[in-house]
Amino acid sequence: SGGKSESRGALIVLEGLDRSGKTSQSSKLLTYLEGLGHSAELWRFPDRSTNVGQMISMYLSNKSQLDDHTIHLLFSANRWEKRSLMETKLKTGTTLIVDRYSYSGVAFSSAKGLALEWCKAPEIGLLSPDLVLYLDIQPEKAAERGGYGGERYEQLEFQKKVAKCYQVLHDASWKIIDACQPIEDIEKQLQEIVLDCVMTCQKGKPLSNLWS
Ligand code: 2DT
Repeated sequence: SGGKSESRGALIVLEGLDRSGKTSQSSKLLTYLEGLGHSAELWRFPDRSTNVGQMISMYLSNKSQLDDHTIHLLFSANRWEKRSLMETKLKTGTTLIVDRYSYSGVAFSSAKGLALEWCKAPEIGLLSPDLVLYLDIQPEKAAERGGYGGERYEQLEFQKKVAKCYQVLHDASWKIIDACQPIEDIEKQLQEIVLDCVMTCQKGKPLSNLWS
């Protein structure tokens, strides 16, 4: 299913701190779009299924140590290795709901102290999202939700820095959603914004590249 073959899918990214609700809202969105007869897929970064993704996974679970610049470039490479498939999917009419993208890449690495422009550079030329849904939650509130796993970065003090770094990345494609509302309210808001975006892309909004 999925409408006219000449209409493209939308690239929709969910961003936010750990425990902001990105992952559950992403799957709800997929169900919603499929229910309306749209062709849609759920993606996530890091994509741990590739060789690069395996290295990232080892690092996140503290099984390996890597220099901050090195892991940054691996996260970026993990997006580059999916770029052409991403473009093909979008051009053939499939909407992609993506759980984390370049903004996580820049926010988490710059939170460690790497320079913002250096962090952005390897992302240049990746596909630019049509919409970024930022699930906004105070780090303290997110921590209260519990369920931080044992992975690297899942610590309150670091998440506070990440929250600050996300703030400088907001642009016109971002919608900030209050992630402390009831789950169903968030779901409804996201559905409305996403459907509008899918329609705009169907009507021929061109694809573009980061960062523009
Ligand atoms: P989850 O798989 O639980 O979302 O956690 N990260 C992610 C980066 O540092 N850079 C990136 O480019 C991306 C996509 C965020 C993955 C962790 O990795 C961080 C949390």
